[in-house]
Amino acid sequence: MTHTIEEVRALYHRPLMDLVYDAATVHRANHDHYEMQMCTLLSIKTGGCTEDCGYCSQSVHNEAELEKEILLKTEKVLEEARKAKEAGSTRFCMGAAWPRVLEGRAFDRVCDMVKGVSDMGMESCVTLGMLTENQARRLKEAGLKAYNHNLDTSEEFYGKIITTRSYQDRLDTLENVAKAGISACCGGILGMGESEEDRISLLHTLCNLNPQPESVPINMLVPVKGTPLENVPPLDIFEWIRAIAVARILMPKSMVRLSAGRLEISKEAQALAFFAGANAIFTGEKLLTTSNPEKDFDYALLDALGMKPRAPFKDDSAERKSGGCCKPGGCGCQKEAA
Ligand code: SAM
Ligand code: DTB
Ligand code: SF4
Repeated sequence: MTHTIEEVRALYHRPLMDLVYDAATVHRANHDHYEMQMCTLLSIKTGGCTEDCGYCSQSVHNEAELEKEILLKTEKVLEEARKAKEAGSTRFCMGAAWPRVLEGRAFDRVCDMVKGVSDMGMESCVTLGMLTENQARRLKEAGLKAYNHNLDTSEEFYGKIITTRSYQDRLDTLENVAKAGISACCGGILGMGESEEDRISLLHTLCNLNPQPESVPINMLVPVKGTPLENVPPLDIFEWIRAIAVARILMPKSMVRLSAGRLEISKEAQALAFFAGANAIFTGEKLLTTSNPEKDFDYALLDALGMKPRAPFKDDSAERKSGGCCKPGGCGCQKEAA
């Protein structure tokens, strides 16, 4: 189903309480709202990236303080994946500061990492920059579940943040990922100084991707010192909630993933985001290069809200609530259908 920009704009401008209420209803009709997917991120190659993304600590064009690291050894990565699994994560995402994948020994090693993580019974995800169709196929053969490649912002605002890679380049990579039968993890960053209309445009592009992304990461800008965006004023938290609610309504089946920026967001705001349909988080004290809430904080929050971590490879179609609850479409009561 195609959504027009007018439709997305109208949704975005609804009274927040109505928007959140409707998003929660859509969420409960399509997912188990008690569940939170716990994911862990690992930077497998850090820094020295030739793209000029204005927010990024890893770009050679920026002056962020950073410990660079060449591609990690497979054993080291699998050891980290094992630890993440023991800590309760069911999805392991590996990020490399590469502008694009180049075939050769480094890529062969990443394929080994993907295979190792998948063999462990965890969902594997990588983010390696631009990707050809053939490379996507090789990752699929290695057992890759998802490829993370974000649109980051609206097409209109994009040129203010990145000049070395075009919006179309990103869409082409997403198409290559889809052709290989890999799920796309595709979202953006809020709080980079974009307008409301830019957020609407980003959501409009995301929801009209075909197929819709399996996972939609909503990053809040982490203003890294030494990057051009270090002094951008923080975004009002209700704009973040609004975008999450709109994403949930427009992409009912997707996992809406709270990504960067959670460390600065109150537990109450995160709880409202969960209510509005966010159902995946990154756990562990580090994202790629920036900090994240500690594991204890996340588990305590889930516990306080009566929520629980989700199992890996859970079949979404089997968990649909329609018929499993007293109301058609589901109200979340867990009673038998009448
Ligand atoms: N190099 C690969 C690429 O960009 O395609 C993968 C790694 S990159 C770090 C993954 C995503 O992290 C970016 O697309 C961006 O959305 C997000 N990200 C990076 N730095 C961030 C920051 N400071 N604040 C919020 N999100 C950020
Ligand atoms: C995504 O959208 N967010 C994650 C994941 N995909 C790879 C990365 C967030 C990175 C935040 C900045 C950092 O830690 O360097
Ligand atoms: Fe950072 Fe990825 Fe951009 Fe490179 S391509 S500068 S790693 S966000």
